[in-house]
Amino acid sequence: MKITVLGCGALGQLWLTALYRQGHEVQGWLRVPAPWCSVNLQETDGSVFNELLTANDPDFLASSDLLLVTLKAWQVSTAVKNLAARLPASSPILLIHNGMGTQEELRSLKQPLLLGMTIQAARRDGNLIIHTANGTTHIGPANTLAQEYSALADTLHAALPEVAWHNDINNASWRKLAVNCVINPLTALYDCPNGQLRDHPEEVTRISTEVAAVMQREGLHSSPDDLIKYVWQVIDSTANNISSMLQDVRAQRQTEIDYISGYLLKRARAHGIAVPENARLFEQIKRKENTYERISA
Ligand code: KPL
Repeated sequence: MKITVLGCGALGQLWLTALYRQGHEVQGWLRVPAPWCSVNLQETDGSVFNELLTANDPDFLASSDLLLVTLKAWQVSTAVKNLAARLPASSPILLIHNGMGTQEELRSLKQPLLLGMTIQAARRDGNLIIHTANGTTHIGPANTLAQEYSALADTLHAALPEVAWHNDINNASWRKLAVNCVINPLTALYDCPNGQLRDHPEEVTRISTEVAAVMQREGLHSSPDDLIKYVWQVIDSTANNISSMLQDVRAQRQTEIDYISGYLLKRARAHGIAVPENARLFEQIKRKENTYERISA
């Protein structure tokens, strides 16, 4: 396949490497245009992949079979709307990011739109991206045009396993949202790896219980106990990870809080449910982001 990857950060480089190694024709797309993007990735087995790949070639984009978007949630809509007119109307767009809400922002797209969420983990160390943990990527249709794309999961699975297809992606999206509502703000506030949340079991329970209540009103069958169990499973399987939100806070970058706890608050409000724990975390992360400006002003 011919694939353009929009966003060449840690997750983008992970996919560029995996797809290139699998024999696909790939290019990166950088927000600040450049003819090349440098991919420098250390795999989980310690081997390093280092290549200069084509970037921002409009002809390549116009003949791409897939646009894979690995930007942060708050960057997605503007960037995708800018590129969509130059991508064939029949080529699917797959968004892989934390949080929810971009699907609503991209309702007017002509292309098939798919959503993905992943537990693959990578972090930047200077110029090197380190692939720290493997995990499942769940993908599925986000508009009616994308319902027939289950074969895409097989193609992506061959490059970077595991990739699972869901005819209805809503449940997987919400379960990942629950994980991110708990792990991301808490680790950013306690400045700790995911596994250290074992020291805060009551908070994990309270936050997950609020998310489960909203999920039930969204029509999803998720008991608080099931959800709490799932959140603990992810905490255990990613115990050594530095969450993406903590990485953002440490680097003084905008976080994805608006699309994580912010999205939950919006849906809770729509259902008339109080979610005080999640509201507190949202406020605390917003306050943290505001201190960046004071530090750099
Ligand atoms: O998605 C993640 C993130 O860091 O953004 C988790 C699953 C919490 C892994 O760290």
